[in-house]
Order: sequence, then structure tokens, then C-alpha cells
Amino acid sequence: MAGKVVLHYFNGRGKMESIRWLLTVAKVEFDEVYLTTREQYEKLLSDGDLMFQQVPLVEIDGMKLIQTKAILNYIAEKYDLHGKDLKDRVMVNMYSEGVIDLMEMIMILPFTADKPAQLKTIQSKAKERYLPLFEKALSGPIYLVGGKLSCADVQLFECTLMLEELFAGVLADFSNVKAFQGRMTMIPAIARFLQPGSQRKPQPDEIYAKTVMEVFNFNKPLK
Ligand code: GSN
Repeated sequence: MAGKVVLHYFNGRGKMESIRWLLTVAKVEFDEVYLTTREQYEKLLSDGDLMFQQVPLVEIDGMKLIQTKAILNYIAEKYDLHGKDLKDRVMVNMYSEGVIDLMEMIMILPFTADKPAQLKTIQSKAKERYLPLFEKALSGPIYLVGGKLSCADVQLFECTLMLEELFAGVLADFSNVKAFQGRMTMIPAIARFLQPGSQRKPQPDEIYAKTVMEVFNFNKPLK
């Protein structure tokens, strides 16, 4: 019997937060080991746990998995959150990849030298490229693909919350996306995760950014 799922990452959102969200929706409990020191990272490296010397690392079903998208896909497949057939699955993956592209722009904010410029890019990409597409996809259907909840919905939902944190009212012109967000918050596991005290992480702060920089020996902003 495989033990409890264990996440190895920083005590912050980053690339692990979508995994936390998906496990939550799949109703899978997880423990977390927070990476706070360079020594912990070096230990994971010397133990051979990080194939590409990167986290996230997730212990699940007796395996130690790396690569965020591979991990998300494994969880989605296992818990029936990956479309009903091959054709739905490729659509789920297309939507997912798009949302991840946008979320990655947000994720690098704490490490970006010119934050105002990055915020401007995120806002225009969100309003001109991503939200119009999802507004159309959700004009009628309850979920993005095949009338069935999938990892793409969970990621889009997470992304809409991130966007609203940065740009209040950003969904004002996207009523279908806003309605979708409202429906998603009614899913009991999601409602619980949104409550204070859950394993959901807050917006990145200075401590999070400093820890990441120290653990990886990065000494200047990304760009
Ligand atoms: O998606 C993935 O899991 C990989 N394709 C990328 C993982 C990654 O970039 N991990 C970072 C920390 S999380 N933030 O971006 C990482 O471990 N960087 C250390 C390094 O030396 O690359």
C-alpha cells in the first residue's frame, strides 16, 4: 500500500500550486516538506531524486515524480480529470498548456526586475489573448471539455483567481468566465481549499522569493 502523497517544494505557490489544487479536487490528502535551505536541495540532488535538478518533486504511489506537467497528467489520469477519450484529452491538454503559459508569466513576477512591465504584459495577454478564448469556450458549456470536469478547468479556475489578485475586476468583460469561476467555487473540495487554514498558499512574498534565490544560488533577478 503506497503511503500518503508528499510534496517537496517551497512554502509558496510556484509550480507546485497547480498540483496542490488538482490533488485537492481529486480529494487526495498530501503532506508537504518545505525546501528552506540549500542543504536540503543538495541532499535531494545527492539522493538522486531530482532527474533534472529541479523541483517540484512529488512522492506518489511509490514513485518520486518530477516535471510539473507529467505530475499533473498522472494525477488527472488517475482521478478521471483528463477527459473521457483521446480527443477530449488532447483538448484538455491544449487548454491546460495555454493556462500554464499564462500562469508562468505570473509565477516569475517575484523574480522579475521590472515588475510594472511584466504586470503590463500579463494584463494585456490575459485580456486580449487568453480570457477572450475561454469566454468563447464557456459560452454554453459548463466545463471546458466534453461537459466533464478536468484538470484544465481546475487550472483555469486557479488562474482566474491569480488574475483577480493582480487586476481587480479583470473578469468584468468576461461574464462566462466569471460564471464558471462561481460554479467552480461551489465544488465542496474547492470551497474548503479557499477557506483560511487550508494548504493553499498565499501570494508570494519577500521571504518566498529570498528562499528560492538562496536555495538555487541565484543572485540576480531573472530579467
Ligand atoms: O515544470 C517543471 O517542473 C520543469 N519543467 C521546470 C521546473 C523548474 O523550473 N523548477 C525550478 C523551481 S520552480 N520555479 O520555477 C527549479 O528547480 N530550478 C532550479 C534549476 O536549477 O533549474
